[in-house]
Amino acid sequence: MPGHIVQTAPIPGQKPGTSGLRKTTREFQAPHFLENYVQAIWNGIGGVAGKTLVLGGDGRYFNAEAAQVVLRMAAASGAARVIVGQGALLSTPAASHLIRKRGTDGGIILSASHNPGGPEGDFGVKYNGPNGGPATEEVTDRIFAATQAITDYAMLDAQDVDLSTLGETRLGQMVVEVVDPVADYAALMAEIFDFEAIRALLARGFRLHFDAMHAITGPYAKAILEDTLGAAPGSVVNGTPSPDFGGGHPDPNPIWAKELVDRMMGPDAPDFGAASDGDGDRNMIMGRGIYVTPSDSLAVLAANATRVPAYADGLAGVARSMPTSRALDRVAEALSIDCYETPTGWKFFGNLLDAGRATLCGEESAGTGSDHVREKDGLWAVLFWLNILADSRASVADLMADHWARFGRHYYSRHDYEAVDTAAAKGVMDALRARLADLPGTTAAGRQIAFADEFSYDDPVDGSHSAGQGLRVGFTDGARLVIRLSGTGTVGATLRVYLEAFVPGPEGLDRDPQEALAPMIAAAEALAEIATRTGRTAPDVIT
Ligand code: VG1
Ligand code: CO
Repeated sequence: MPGHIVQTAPIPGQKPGTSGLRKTTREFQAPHFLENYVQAIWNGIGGVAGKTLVLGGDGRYFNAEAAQVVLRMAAASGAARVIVGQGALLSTPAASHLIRKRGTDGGIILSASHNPGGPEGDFGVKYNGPNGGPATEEVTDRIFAATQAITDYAMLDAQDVDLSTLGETRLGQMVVEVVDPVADYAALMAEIFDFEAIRALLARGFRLHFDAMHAITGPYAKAILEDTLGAAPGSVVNGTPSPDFGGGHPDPNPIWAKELVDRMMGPDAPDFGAASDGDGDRNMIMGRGIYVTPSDSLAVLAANATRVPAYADGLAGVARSMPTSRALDRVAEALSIDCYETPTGWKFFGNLLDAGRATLCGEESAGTGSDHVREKDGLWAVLFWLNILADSRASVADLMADHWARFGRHYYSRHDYEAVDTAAAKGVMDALRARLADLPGTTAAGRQIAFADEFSYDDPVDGSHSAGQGLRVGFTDGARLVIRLSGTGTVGATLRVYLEAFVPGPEGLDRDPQEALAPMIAAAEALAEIATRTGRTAPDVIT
């Protein structure tokens, strides 16, 4: 092998979080940091000799350089073939699809998702398995163990591969196959949805506005929404991926996608608005004058799934992460299908999807997906909505009003406290955890507590157990409060407070969520003492 072995030593802090290893770009650029982690992935999955992998990223700063390192290291360790998106680009759902379609042994996704990019931003590396989904906890643990035991890594001595030209080349003995990052994904979407119906909707003058937030979905959205479905040119904005996402924060929520919100709430708003995140797996849905919470969006998709050709026969079951609102549960009940509750992070849906127990899955953090891939999928969710709107001929606002009238409304909001002192954040969790057993039967901010526990999950498919997945307090009127620490942040700790209150209707379905949730906000403060313990009197981000 025209390569060499580099002596190294374990680097602290290489524990993968909710979605792969995510660190500041500077940390990733430090000597051996990326190489150690990539070698630990190879070691954790039993080597890559003879294997075929998919490789791509969201185009953020350091994406191109990191892709070359991964290629040289795959070649040095004997991989047979790496299928790379042109320009080292692939959205997360497109990478998942490619792994499945080509039957590869897995793939590497270079992304820190919704975290900002650039030399002062964040970078990330994620390994997905042969099913196309994020590595399970078991595999993740093995990779982490490998980061702690590493002594050396193998590196091929070679120049950069040209990733700008489609086709096959060789790097040492390994084949590098450069593919169009959009084509296979676009073909999959055409198989799932009624493109004719969506085309007809757009031809009727329905106006849509998709904000790609200078991230990876730009080329996908332009190809599918504008070129294939006939949305007016310019319907996709901020559609050219940039290494620092135009200096923005590619997180599709009302704070970071404010430009879109202003447009949709303003005069002359289009009929439908949407945005996606850095790596294209999240979605934000808006109608004229209305923001649809991700939890509600998931419930609406489930309730209307049979309008979409791929789901016309109905859903096998549905799943949501624990903090996601229980709006989905009500739909599942009406449909007489199972609704699974999993820990935060897409890796927990994989087994349910593989086993055919769930067809649709979702998270409150703007992630929705189905068994078509093993990741959440931003553009898929947008097309799902367009398919529903085309078929129902209703507006987003009317659809939501009908949904709430039928199922009741789960008012929902998440309050994030970012870059909190790590010890203080841990103090909040420890203090509340210590009180959990005594809470049932007592009241907080005038509401009676029905249950309080720390969520843990037993995977119904492989029996694996995941503990410590968030503290939850349920109230007798159906309201709920959840608190957990983020596993994707890179500075200090991020405390997430999830607030939910249920109104059965017909009265009170049309309130402002923050106002409707005011008693829950007070209850959260009373129970978790966030202000006292962290010195923070207001959240940094409200979604
Ligand atoms: C967050 C979200 C979680 C999501 C994860 C990855 O994790 O809460 O629902 O799966 O990000 O999303 P955490 O641990 O920070 O709460 V993405 O778009 O980064 O791949
Ligand atoms: Co993402």
